[in-house]
Amino acid sequence: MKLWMKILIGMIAGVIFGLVAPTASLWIAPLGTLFLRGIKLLIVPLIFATLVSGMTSMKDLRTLGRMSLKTFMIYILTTMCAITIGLMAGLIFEPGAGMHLQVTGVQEAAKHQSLIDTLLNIVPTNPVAAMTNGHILQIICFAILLGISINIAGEKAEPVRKICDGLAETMYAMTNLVLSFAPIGVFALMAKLMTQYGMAAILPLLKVIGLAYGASLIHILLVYGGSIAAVAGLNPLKFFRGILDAQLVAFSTSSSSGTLPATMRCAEENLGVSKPIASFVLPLGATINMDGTAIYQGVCAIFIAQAYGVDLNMTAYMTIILTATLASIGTAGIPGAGLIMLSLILTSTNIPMEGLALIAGIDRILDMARTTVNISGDAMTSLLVAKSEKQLDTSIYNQASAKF
Ligand code: DAS
Repeated sequence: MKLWMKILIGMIAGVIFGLVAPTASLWIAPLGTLFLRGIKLLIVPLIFATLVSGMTSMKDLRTLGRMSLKTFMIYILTTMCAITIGLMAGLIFEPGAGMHLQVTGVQEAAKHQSLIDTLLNIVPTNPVAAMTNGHILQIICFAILLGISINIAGEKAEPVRKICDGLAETMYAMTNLVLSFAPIGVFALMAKLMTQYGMAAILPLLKVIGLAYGASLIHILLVYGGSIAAVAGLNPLKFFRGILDAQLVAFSTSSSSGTLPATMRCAEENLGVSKPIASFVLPLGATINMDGTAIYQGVCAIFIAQAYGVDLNMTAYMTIILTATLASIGTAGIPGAGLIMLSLILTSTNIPMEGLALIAGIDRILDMARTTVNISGDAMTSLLVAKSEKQLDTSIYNQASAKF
């Protein structure tokens, strides 16, 4: 049985157990705390290693200068649009309003600092201290600079690059190890939640799913469709028909990396993107471009903050946008990676980690949508870059259709 099915069963069983055996639910509560500690344990080494490894995979930044710059800029801009759409959806429709959940773990009060200080604070004065203190934005900043510096240092830094690549693979393995405990952890967390709040905690989850899917659709139509029409001057409907095969693979596998072969085939055979552009932009995108994940983090961060009554100010929103945009570089193209990154966003803005339990049970349903957006953004970027580099066969594009 697939892990996501076990987690969903764990969630449903936890809801029932919490309703029928409230006392026993409080006895098993430590299992949920253990699971959350396991997720927290992953954050620093995972984001550091995957970010450095993700940045060093762009070793062609210098040789393919113009194309790399275009690709990287489109990735960053569309991801910032995505996280903003996600935040707006959460703020407008308030999925977590009225839940009044109580934080049981120790929660530091959100340190209110000016926007300038927040931006200046991103650059760590001591990267080791940033890691020991779990200062997420500082870790992200150091990892990105380290990755770029490894590329600049070239051959001499090869051992460092190899260690970071190895650590990234190791952290993916450890992530799977921790996530294998998720069904029990979610069972205990949901059981405890139900003893405290009953069904009132469940209904808003349906709203979160609706919001995440709605915001994803808006992003695909407005940002991708709009960019293709306005920037490339092409008919967006051809694009949506041309990538449908890859979208269906992404929706069913929840893995950008697993969908990469389908995305490349659609881009080359259905959209007319040249092989050099497709083979540079798409593998890079499957590694560092996660617009769907950014939308999911915006919606869920707001949902959990509202559910626990945490007031967020403009600095907190900016921190979420920055962290989600930069963290999306480190999100792996594998099922469930976004849930780990969500804990990163919660940590960076002091939103209660307990809220992960609310999301974990429906995460797979959300993952299907966010992965579909992720690969759609990759394909759209390859189309824009190919068009601007005059490496798009428009005769193929104009006949685009999904080849089922
Ligand atoms: N499932 C990931 C992907 O493959 C995205 C995520 O988990 O957020 O893109």
